[in-house]
Amino acid sequence: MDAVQQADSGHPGTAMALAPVAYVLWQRHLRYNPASPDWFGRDRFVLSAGHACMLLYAALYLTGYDLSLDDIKQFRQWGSRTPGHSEHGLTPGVEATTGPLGQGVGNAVGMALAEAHLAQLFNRPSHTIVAHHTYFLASDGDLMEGVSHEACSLAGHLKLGRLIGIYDDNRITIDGKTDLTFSDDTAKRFESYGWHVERVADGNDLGALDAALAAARRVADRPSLIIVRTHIALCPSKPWRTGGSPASAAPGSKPSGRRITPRIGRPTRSSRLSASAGSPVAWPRAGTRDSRRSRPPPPPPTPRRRASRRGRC
Ligand SMILES: Cc1ncc(C[n+]2csc(CCOP(=O)(O)OP(=O)(O)O)c2C)c(N)n1
Ligand SMILES: [Mg+2]
Repeated sequence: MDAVQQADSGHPGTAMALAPVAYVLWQRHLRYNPASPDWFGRDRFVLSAGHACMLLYAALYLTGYDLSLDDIKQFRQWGSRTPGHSEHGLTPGVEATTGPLGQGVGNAVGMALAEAHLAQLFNRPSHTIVAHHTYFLASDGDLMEGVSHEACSLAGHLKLGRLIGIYDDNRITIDGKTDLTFSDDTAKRFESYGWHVERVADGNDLGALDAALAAARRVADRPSLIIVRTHIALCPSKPWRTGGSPASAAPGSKPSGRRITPRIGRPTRSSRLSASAGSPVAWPRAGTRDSRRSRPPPPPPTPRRRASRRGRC
């Protein structure tokens, strides 16, 4: 939240609302090794909703990848490792470059297809070599794009049982409520593709998220979609931003940011954006942060004009 605020640009609301999803996924389900981001046996995670990449950067930082707090402070600045849409090859742990909605879902299906192909080639009854999961996180816009449905139709047809999608059902986009343009029954649509569908009624319910992910992992004969109902952002001082379209693309105002942090149990002032701030949740800090290589300081930020907060992407 602070990084988006500092950049005065980005999408804070989705990252805030999906923090519990990321927490449960990284803490209890995803197999990864931050010291070896390219380890072949890792699970893949693709953030198809690339505009919410602050969520991914925060998760990578907190789980010990080679991403520093200074990198996070450089969010959306020229030459930084934390661009406004995450880029594969630039930031360790980012599996795919995403931003164009729908595309990440297509990438994830491709990765799951590759996994299934390699598993068939190399696994033997007594020796499993290839057996990782591919997860994607998709937003409304991802599912509005045709590419995601073409890819998901193929995934269902091919019964890619190690593919698990999470759909952020927040019923809002930059342009307003989804009912302006989108009234698909997503569960039925995916069921018709041959997917297993789970529902989580409250995106803050860690137990329900955990159970849905565990159930999805148990389903091995077809892909799974977990539909998670969330409410974008958390703006007690500006209720119209919680669940509202401005929360999608607008950094919060400074006063609202100050009111949000105590509400969610975060320290309020000086310790924000500080490594010792202490998270209210116990993330696995698996990496050896001390051993991270030092990098030259990033170039000074280019002058930014105060653009309209609507419609940034
Ligand atoms: C193909 C494509 N069209 C338009 C955009 C611009 N854009 C960025 S986020 C967004 C919509 C956001 O709505 P949603 O997908 O529901 O995400 P949320 O705001 O709920 O996180 C759009 C249209 C884009 N990234 N990709
Ligand atoms: Mg949405």
